[in-house]
Amino acid sequence: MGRCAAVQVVKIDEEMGKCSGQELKFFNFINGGVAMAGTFRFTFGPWNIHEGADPFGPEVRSTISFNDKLSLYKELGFDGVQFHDDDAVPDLDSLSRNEVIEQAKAVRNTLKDHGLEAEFVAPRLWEDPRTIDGAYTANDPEVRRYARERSRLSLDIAEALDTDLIVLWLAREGTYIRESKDSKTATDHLVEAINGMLNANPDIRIAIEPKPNEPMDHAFLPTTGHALAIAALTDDPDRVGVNIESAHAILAGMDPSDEMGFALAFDKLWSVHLNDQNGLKFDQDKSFGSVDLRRAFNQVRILDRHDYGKRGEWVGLDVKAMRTQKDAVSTRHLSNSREAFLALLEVSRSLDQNRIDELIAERDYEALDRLIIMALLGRT
Ligand code: GLO
Ligand code: MG
Repeated sequence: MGRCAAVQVVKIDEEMGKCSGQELKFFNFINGGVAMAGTFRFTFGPWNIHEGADPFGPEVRSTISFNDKLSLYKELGFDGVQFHDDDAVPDLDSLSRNEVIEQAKAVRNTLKDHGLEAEFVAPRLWEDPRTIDGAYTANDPEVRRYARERSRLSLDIAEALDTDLIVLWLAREGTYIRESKDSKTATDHLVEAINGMLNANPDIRIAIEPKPNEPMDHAFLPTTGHALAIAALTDDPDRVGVNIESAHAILAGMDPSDEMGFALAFDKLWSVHLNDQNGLKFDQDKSFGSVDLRRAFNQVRILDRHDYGKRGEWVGLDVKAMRTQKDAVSTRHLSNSREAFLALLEVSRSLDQNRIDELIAERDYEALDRLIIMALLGRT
């Protein structure tokens, strides 16, 4: 520990290479958070700045153009952008493949001008009138063909944007009534669609974003376990992982940090969508930590303990502003969520791990409980 504490700033890289993981944590801590903040890089998608419409009422805020949104990223503390295919290339269904690629390249240049990077591209397969009852798992083979072709365009867009990551949120891959689709056949169709992408581009990786319901009643890939299991059925399991969203895990009755730990054990946690959720209701996408601070703390802790981000993984947020927010403060949910993450990171790194280990060895979980609660309350 002493050697690391004495590292000269000019030799940080060289010396840090010699430190153990535990020493590095300590090093980060004593450096007042400077190194810590550098460890995690944050992203969100342009849909996270929005007009506030909900199923029961119209928009309540004015539209901010895509380019104006890009100008906000850095000041909010974000370095990367998550894309739907048509966030990058609007109306892509009406364009030729070359036109799609050219437009995506122009977006990459705009990103560079803003000092931003693309994290992933997600094919938006849930808004087209053809995909009302599913895209990859539609009963109509023509619809399935459309979905697979559109997904291949997402690969081109990803390549043009300099990212190798595709996120699959399988919005309409499920049923409203059990008898409408055969779940074995649907699973085969999902594998076929994923294989189509893997085989079309040997460099891309696919992160499935599981969700148990909404918009469908029952989704075919509701949990991390389902996503990792279907990965094993594909032609290249090593290139299929997960993007875990906190709210989706909660809706599935799971603890998000345990879902993350499970995926980390498989080396499959390639993105996260941090947010919060008040119990079993519609998908709320609330600001990170706004409902259950301890649940948020445990997500930060599992990510930090296992060096999430060391291979370039981003900390993604998928949060929505409350409908009440006025235009001038309609991005607070993003900066607040990032701030909450960094504050919880500080709490986690400040904990006395030796004391925690002792309490675990003594099985004194009441004392451990108190230690965590007091740390979260800032009363250590
Ligand atoms: C909705 C999902 C959605 C996806 C996004 C990226 O429940 O969380 O926001 O994350 O479309 O594919
Ligand atoms: Mg999401």
